[in-house]
Amino acid sequence: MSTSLQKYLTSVRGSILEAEEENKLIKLFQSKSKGWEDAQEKIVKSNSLYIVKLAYSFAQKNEEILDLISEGNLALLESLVKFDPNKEARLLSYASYRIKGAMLAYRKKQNLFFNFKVSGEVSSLAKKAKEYILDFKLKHNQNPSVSSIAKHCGIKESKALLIAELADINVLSIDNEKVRVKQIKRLKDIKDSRDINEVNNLLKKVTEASRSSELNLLEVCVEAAKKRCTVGEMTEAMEKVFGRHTLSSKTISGVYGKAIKHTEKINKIDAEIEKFIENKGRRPRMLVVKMGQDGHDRGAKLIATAFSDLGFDVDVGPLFQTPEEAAMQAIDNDVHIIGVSTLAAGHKTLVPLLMKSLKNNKASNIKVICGGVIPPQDYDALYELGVSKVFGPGTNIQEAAIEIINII
Ligand code: B12
Repeated sequence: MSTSLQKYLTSVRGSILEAEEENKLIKLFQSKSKGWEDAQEKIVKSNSLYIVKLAYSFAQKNEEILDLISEGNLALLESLVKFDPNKEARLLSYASYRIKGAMLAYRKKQNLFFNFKVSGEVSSLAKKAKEYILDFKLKHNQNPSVSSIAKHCGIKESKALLIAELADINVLSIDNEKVRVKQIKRLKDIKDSRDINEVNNLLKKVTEASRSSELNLLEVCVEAAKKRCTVGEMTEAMEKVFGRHTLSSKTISGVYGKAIKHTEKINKIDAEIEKFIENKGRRPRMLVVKMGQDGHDRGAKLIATAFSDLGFDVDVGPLFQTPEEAAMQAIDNDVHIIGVSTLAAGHKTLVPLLMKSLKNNKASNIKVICGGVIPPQDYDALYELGVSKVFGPGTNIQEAAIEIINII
C-alpha cells in the first residue's frame, strides 16, 4: 500500500453514524450555520469505509485508488447538498448511485486514455481537434460543442470529450445549489440584523412615494436600501401602486420562410410534417420557454420564428418563467414538445424542476429538448433526466427540425 493511501486511511477513520444523528448533521451542513464544516467532515468520515471499498473494486492499478476515492468523495458532497433528510432514509442509499457513477466515469476515462495511447491516436487527434477548436473560437468567439468536435474529427462524442479535455478547454462550472444556499443565508442574516419597525415604515414610504408626485421615489428607495430593505421588498411595495410588469414576447413570422429555398432538406421537412399531420391529426406543436433569470432571448425567438415558418405550431413563453409555469403552459396548450432555451447556466437547476413538474402533473409524455449555451459535460446529466436532445450554439435549424419531428 502506498504511503499516501496509508496516510489517507489513517486520517479518515471515523465512526459510523446512526441515521438520526447523520440527518441532524446533514441539516446543519445544509443550513450552513455554525459548525457546518465539522458536520461535513463527520459525514464524509463515517461514509469513508464504503467509498474506500468501492474504490478498491473499481481500481485497476493501486495508484488509481486515491483518485477514485476523491471522485467518490466529491460525488458524496454533491449528494449532500441535494439530499432531503425528510424524504430519504439514508444518505448512502441516495448517494451510492452517484458515487458509483463518478467512479465509473473515471474508470471509462482512464481506459479510453489508455486505448488512445496504445493506438497512437492521441497526439494526432488532439492536434486536429486543437486546430479546429482554435479556428472555431476565432470565428465564433466561443468553444465548439463536443458533438461538432466529434463530427470534425470523425470520432465518437465520448472520445471527443476526452480530446477536448486534452486540448485544455476549461469550463468553469458553478454549483448553483451551493450559491443559492449561500445567498439565502446572506439574505436571512441581513433580515435578522435590521430594525424591522424601521424597515416597515420605510417600505410604507416607498408605496407612498410611488403614489405621490411630491415625494422623490428614488431618494426614498436609497434611504430604504441603506436600512437594508431588500430589492424584492421595495419592488413589492411599489407593485401595490404600479402593478407587476408583465413581459410580452413578440416574434415575427415570414422572415425565415422568405429566405429559404426549396432544397432537398426543406422538401424532407415538408414531407415529414405532412406525414405527422396524417398520423396525429395536427401539426407538431412546440412551446419555446425561457426559465429563471436568463434574459438571452435571441436564440429562442430565432427558433420560434424559423420553426413556425417551417410548418410547426409554435408557442413562446414569457421571459423569467418558473419551471412550474412553463409546465402548466405546455399542458394547457397541449404541445408535443417543450424547447428550453438556456444561456445563463440555469439548466442544472431549472430543467430538473421542469421535469418534476411535468411528472407531478402526469404530463411526462410531453417531450423536452434543450438549446443554448450548455457545457458539453452537462449533456449526460440532462439526458439522464429524460431530455431528448441538446442543441448547442451553431445549431442548424433545418437539421434540428428533422430531428425534432423524429423525437415527437
Ligand atoms: C447577446 C448576448 C447577451 C445579450 C442578450 C440580449 C438578448 N436579448 O438576448 C446581453 C448583453 C443582454 C447579455 C447579458 C448577459 N450575458 Co450574455 N451573451 C450574449 C452572447 C454574446 C450571444 C448570445 C446570442 O444571442 N446568440 C445568438 C443566438 C441566435 O444563438 P443561441 O442563443 O446560442 O441559439 C442557437 C443555439 O444555441 C440553439 N438554441 C438556442 N435555444 C434553443 C432552443 C431550442 C428549442 C432549440 C432547438 C435550439 C436552441 O439554436 C440557436 C440557433 O443556432 C453570448 C455568447 C455566445 N456567443 O453565445 C453571451 C453569454 C450567453 N452571456 C453570458 C453572460 C454571463 C451574461 C450576463 C450574466 C453578463 C453579466 N454579468 O451581466 C448577462 C445576463 C443577463 C440575463 N439576465 O440573462 C455568458 C453565459 C455563460 C454561461 N452560460 O455559463 C455567455 C455564454 C458569454 C460568455 N462566454 O461568458 N448577453
